[in-house]
Amino acid sequence: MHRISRTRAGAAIAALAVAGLVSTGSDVALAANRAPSTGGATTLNVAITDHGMYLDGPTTFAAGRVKVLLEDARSSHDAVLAVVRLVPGYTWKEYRDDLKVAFSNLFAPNGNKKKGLRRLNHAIHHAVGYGGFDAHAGEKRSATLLLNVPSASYFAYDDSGNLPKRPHRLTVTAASGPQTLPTADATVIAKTNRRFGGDTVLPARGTIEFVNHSTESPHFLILQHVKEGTTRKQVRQGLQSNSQPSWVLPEEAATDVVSLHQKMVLHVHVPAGEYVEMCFFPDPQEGTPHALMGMIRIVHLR
Ligand SMILES: [Cu+2]
Repeated sequence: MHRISRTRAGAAIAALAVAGLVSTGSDVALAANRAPSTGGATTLNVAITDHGMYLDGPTTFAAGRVKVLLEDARSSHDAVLAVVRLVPGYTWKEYRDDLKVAFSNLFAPNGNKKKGLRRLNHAIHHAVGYGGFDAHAGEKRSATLLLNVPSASYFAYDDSGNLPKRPHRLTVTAASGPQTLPTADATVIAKTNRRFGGDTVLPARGTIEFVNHSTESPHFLILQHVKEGTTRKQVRQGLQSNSQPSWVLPEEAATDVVSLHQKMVLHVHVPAGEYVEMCFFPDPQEGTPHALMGMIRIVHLR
């Protein structure tokens, strides 16, 4: 939902800007598409270019698994795709506006924190994040989402900027086919105490399920490659400083925002080594990106 959108993005941006880990891109244009569902697993091909986000595949399909392939066709900037479902009566414009007001008040100097939190929570209560993922410039990546509630108010959108953009409306009809995710090689759990749990050894090439078991907040997962031996303490300190930490390596894989009780499967293909799991979603109570509240965990990809 928000990586809230920016939540990831937003959040990420704020905090990441700090760490110098992330870049953002931009532009606007849309394309719409409609095709019949095949009845099997739905596949969506998404491309993000300098000119827009293009979605190739059905925009009306049965509830169940949705495999998404994302191509970042730009020469720079990571592309981030997000999928969200808005509750009845809540519009894309309201969603975007809530996030805009929330982020500008939570992360800009002299913001009104109370107002920012009110709008953040309004978005959280009216939008369900089904996840999403990123791809580096010139790269293709994939993930499997589980869109299991029939609704005509799903949106796939470009979440690589400061606010949600380039929305494509998706309509999900009555369930057909598997209503579960494919079994993954490993699992990462977001917990209620703003901590990560699950496997500490994950595949460098394979599938990772990210599930939000928390009862109070959406979360997302960034797996950032770091130098072997980097400690959780070093990461915490690095996030507080304004300079690029010496332990950061270029590779990463990330999901977009996953709301309570939701999960997704990320397909990864990255170098083996030490990684740090981080979430930068702004806490619904405090407004602080979770990583700055300690949502940091060291794991290894093999
Ligand atoms: Cu979080």
